[in-house]
Amino acid sequence: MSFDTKLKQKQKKMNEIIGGFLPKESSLQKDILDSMAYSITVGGKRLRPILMYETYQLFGNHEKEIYPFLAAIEMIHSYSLVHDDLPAMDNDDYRRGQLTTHKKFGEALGVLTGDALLNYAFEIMSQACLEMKDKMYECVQAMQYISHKAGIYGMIGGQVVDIQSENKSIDLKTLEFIHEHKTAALLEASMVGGAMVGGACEEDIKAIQNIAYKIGLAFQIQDDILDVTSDMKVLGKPVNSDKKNNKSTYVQLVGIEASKDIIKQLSNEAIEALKKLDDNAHFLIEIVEYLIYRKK
Ligand code: GRG
Repeated sequence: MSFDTKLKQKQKKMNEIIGGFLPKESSLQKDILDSMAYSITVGGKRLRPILMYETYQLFGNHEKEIYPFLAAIEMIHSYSLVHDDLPAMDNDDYRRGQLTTHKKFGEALGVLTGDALLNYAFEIMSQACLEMKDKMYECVQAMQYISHKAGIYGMIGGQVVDIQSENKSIDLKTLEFIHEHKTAALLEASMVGGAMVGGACEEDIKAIQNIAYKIGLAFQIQDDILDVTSDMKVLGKPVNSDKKNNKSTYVQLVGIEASKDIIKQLSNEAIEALKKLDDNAHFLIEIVEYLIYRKK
């Protein structure tokens, strides 16, 4: 079976699982339920739940126990996109080729939808912890790690520095901080969370964290490259519209060729470490290659 077919199958599976965890039926709160469902179901590659699922598979063998965490990580990712698109942040009208949540449902509901998705993610995970009594420690450990990486020591921390760096020239160290926290942290949360719920030992958790960090950083550098190359395709010249010309990127600081070299080095290291960790990580390795060399 080709990688594309396998990926489509996994995405379909993730969509079914995530859909099953969305809140349902409340006539009085119909709009927020609709906007939560809209924000999650309109597009999206489902990379974080797929990475979490595949990492879980290296250690665990009761796959249903990871399902609530798959839904939760995608809800956290979706909340971050909904809030990132708000007028107070990036002020975007479109995401994934569709109207952004606040453009479709209004700004107040946009704020509340992000809040609701984040809150609901923790409701789902904590409920799972209560239900999985024989694995309560592992589930709480995963939930704690995910909160840490989504919060001020992770994604929110990166977003704050990103916003404060707008329209300023920043050095590579600051840009790395932004990439590591804004983007890599949630990929680390996905893979490490999967390993924890799967029951991985401390040494393997450390190895997964290191792998996820490299994948996360390479993923964001590729995003910076795509930002420039897609603009070049559309406009015939390298303007950086998605980053709104006011945000620094790897491409600006080190150039496109050096950025590509860094991606290659990070991904090779991640793949070698995955091979060392497990002989059966084939699909995970294919995903790493796909993420890093993706075109959108
Ligand atoms: C608002 C707390 C808060 C954080 C926002 C995620 C984020 C931080 C900003 C979005 C802008 C951006 C370019 C972030 C870098 C990470 C990234 C490339 C996100 C997009 O992830 P994909 O490609 O998205 O997995 P899909 O649409 O496939 O789900």
